[in-house]
Amino acid sequence: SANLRPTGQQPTATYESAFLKACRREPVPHTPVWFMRQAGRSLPEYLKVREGIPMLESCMMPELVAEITMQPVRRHHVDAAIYFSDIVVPLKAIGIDLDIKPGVGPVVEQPIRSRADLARLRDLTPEDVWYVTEAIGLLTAELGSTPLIGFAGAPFTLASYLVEGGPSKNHEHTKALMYGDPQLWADLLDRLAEITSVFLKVQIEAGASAVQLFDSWVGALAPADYRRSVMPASSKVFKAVEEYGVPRIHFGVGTGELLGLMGEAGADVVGVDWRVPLDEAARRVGPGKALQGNIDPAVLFSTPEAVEAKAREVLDAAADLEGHVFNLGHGVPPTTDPDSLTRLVEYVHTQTAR
Ligand code: 1CP
Repeated sequence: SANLRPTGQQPTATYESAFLKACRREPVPHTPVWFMRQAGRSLPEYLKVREGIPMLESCMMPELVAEITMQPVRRHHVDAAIYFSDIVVPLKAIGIDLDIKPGVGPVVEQPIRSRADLARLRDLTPEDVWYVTEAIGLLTAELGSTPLIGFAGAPFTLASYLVEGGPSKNHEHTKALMYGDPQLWADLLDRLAEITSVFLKVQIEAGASAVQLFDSWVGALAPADYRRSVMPASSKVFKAVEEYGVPRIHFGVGTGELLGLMGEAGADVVGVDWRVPLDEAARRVGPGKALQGNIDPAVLFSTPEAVEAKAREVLDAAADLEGHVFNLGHGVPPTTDPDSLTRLVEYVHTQTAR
C-alpha cells in the first residue's frame, strides 16, 4: 500500500516525496530541505499576519495557522512544511496557566514541583485541540504533494519549562527534582509522555506525514541520566505513534553524546546540531536510521559564499549516509535574511540533483 496509515488516504505523491523517501532511507531525486522554525519572525509576511495577535492565540486560529505554515513553503520551496504551533500548546490546552511572552518564551505562572502539582496535568483529549485537526485539514488540501511535519515537545523539555517556570540556562530546579525525587520525576515525565502521545496522534490522524519530537534542552544531561530518567518517557511517545508508520524524527541541541540513545529511544530519523559532523553522527547513531541536519544557523548571517561553503561541507559529510534530510543545526534565528534561506534551498537542490 502507498499509505502506511491505518485511516484516511494519503496521496501517493506525498508518500513519494523526496522528504519522506529520505526519512525511509530510500533513493531520492535530490536531498530534501526544510528548516526548524522556518515559519516565524524572519518572514515579513509572518510579521504582517501576526500583528496584534498574541502567539498562543494565533496557534488556536486554524486559518491563520494554515497561512503561516504555508508561507515558508511558498517563499523558499522547502521540501516539507512544519505545523505552526508551539511545544507548550498542549499544556495550555489542558488548562496550565502559561503564556508565551514576546522576547522571552513560555512562562508558567505556577511551576510544577510537588506531588500535588502533578494533579494539574490532566489527560489531553482531541477535543481540547480541535483547532489542530481543523488547521491540518485546511493544510493537507493546500499542500498538495508537500508533506506536513507534526511536532511536539519531548517530556524532558516540557518538564524543564513546567518545573523552572520559564526558559532556563542551567535547568537547576528540573535537575534538582530529577536527582532528588526520582519517583515524582518519573511520574511527571510519564504524564507528559501521555499528553505528548495524544498530541502527536491528533496531528497524524488529521494528516501529518511525519512527526518531530523536540527535546531541545536534553543536551544538558549526561548519557547515564538520559538513559535512566528520560529515555523511558521518550520511548513511550515513539511507541505510541509507531502503528501509524509515519517517520519519527528526534532532535535536541548539544546532544552529541546522546545521539545513539536518542535513536535507540525509537526514532527513525535523528536530528543533529552543528557541533557533530554528520559522518561522525552516523557512527554514533549506527545503521538503520536517517539523519537530519546540520548547518550552523549562525552562518546565515555571513556572506552567500560562506553559506554555500558550509552547505557543501555538510553535504560532503552526508555523502555516505543511508538517508539525509538537510536542515539547520537548530532553528532559524529571528533576524535571518529570508533570501539567504531561499538561496540555500536552491543550492542544496541543484548540488544534489540526480
Ligand atoms: O517553523 C515553524 O513553523 C515554527 C513553529 C514553532 C516550533 C517548531 C514555534 C513557534 N515553536 C516551536 C517549537 C519550540 N518552542 C521549541 C522546540 C524547537 C527549538 O528547540 O527551537 C521550543 C524549545 C519552544 C519554546 C519557545 N517558544 C521558545 C524558546 C524559549 C527558550 O527556552 O529559549 C520561544 C521563544 C517560543 C515562542 C515562539 N514559538 C514559535 C514562535 C514563532 C515563537 C516566537 C513568539 C512570537 O512570534 O510571538
